[in-house]
Amino acid sequence: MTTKPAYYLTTAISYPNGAPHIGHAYEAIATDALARFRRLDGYDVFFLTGVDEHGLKMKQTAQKEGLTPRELGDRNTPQFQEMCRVLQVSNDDFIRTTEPRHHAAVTEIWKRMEAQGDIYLDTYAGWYSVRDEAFYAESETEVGEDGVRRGPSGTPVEWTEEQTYFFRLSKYGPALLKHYAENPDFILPPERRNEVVSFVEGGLQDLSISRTTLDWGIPVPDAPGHVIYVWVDALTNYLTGAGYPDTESESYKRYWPADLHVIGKDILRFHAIYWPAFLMSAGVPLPKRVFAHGFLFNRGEKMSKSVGNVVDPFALVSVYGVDELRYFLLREVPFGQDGSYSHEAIVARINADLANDLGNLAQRSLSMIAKNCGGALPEPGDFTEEDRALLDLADGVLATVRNALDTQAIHKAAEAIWNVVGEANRYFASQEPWALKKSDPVRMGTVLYVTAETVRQVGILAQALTPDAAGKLLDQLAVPTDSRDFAHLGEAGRLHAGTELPKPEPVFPRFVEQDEKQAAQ
Ligand code: ME8
Repeated sequence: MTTKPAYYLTTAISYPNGAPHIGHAYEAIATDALARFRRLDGYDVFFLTGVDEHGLKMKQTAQKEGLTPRELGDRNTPQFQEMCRVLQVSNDDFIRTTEPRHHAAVTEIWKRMEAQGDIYLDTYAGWYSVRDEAFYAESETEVGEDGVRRGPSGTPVEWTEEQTYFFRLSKYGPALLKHYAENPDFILPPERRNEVVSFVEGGLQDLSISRTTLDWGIPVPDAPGHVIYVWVDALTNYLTGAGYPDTESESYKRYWPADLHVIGKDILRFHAIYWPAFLMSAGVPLPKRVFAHGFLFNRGEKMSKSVGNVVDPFALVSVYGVDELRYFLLREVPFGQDGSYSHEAIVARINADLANDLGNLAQRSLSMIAKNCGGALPEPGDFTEEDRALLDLADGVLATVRNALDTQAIHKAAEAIWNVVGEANRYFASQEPWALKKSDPVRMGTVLYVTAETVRQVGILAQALTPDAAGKLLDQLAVPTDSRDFAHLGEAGRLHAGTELPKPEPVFPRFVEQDEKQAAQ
């Protein structure tokens, strides 16, 4: 049994009605960075992602493609799994809502809500968006110039009238408002919390939670002809992942309630209103936080010629590289806000921050060690004020990173780490170790040692953002694999003088345009 504190975090589960797109990739990468930071910081992390296979949207897409919904899920799910692999997403489990374990969890939560007296049969008549799998009040819809009625997210709605089961959502308004007030960080970022609070303050309607016009879903217990509404089904995946309904299982006791649900801003209502209300009804403790990230848009500018489809994460990885794409998205887009990407912006980040600032610093200092110090880490002499200032900065950055990550500000964590890289470059340039080779080789050794030690700390921290390249950087510094967590930051893991280093290899190549490459050949 581990003594590490548990940390359970999740992404939304994607609809596998098509191939994964950049929005799915972004969410997976960001959640992965958060998972890796926690693991490196000594937590016992459980990271869940997966796919949402039921519902009308899956059924309709399958019909269009001449498949059953199960066949559609079976065909597309491996692409989501492959996306996680390609993006270096370190999920511990991958859930499909068609799995028997999930069937059991959804059935149980339904029965508990029913036993609480929160489920009743009535007739539903109202607007439904298949794309959002959401019911909207008439006041939330609008008829556009094209005569099509649309919901608040801009997706078409259709009139639906059928006998369904309802959940007494209206009853939970006061309890939800109390929960938001007592747990001000339950919903982040704060502007999103305010939206939710105003919506709930406006009064909640009971929610239709079953369908009879659809046969693709989990059956309502003891009610032939009814299947459970896809959002009751989908949200429950977070419980299934922890081992529910076996509330005595080790995993449930260890990981529930979840620490963090990372989702996009379009599905906040489901996560911040419906989900906690279902859980309150079922007597299950609430997750600690729901973080809504923004949307990613292509700026509409030219992408590299080889990125045929700019929303295809596989194409983006093959053109820019996985660490490069991850770094760009995590550093460039303030987490929680909308962001845009373009070829120019990605290349600028790769070449400035990765190739120039970190890559060159590592390459230049390590090549000097290889050439002038017999390939072994030099023995440092007495530290000057400048040496100490840089080491102190590197030693202190973990506090800033932790602080940023307390509110999932991944971009601030990345900025703090790269601030150390910037200072290390200024230090290296001002100390001119190359000029000390003849005049003061001991001082040269000290400067190279301090630079290498700073790169070590950056490498350890950067593992959460750019896992492959950071790992290679640490290999170049001969940092043992069991000494790469945050417990080895600062004094605790200082490089040892005399350690033999492998031949330095560039870790972050510059991005060279296809036409420049051809011209150079
Ligand atoms: O909503 N930029 O699935 P989904 C950033 N099955 N994020 C984006 C995005 C974009 N352009 N487009 C989508 C569903 N997302 C449900 C979730 S959870 C119990 C059920 C995000 O495949 C979106 O906000 O439509 C969501 O968090 C995730 O991708 C999956 O979206």
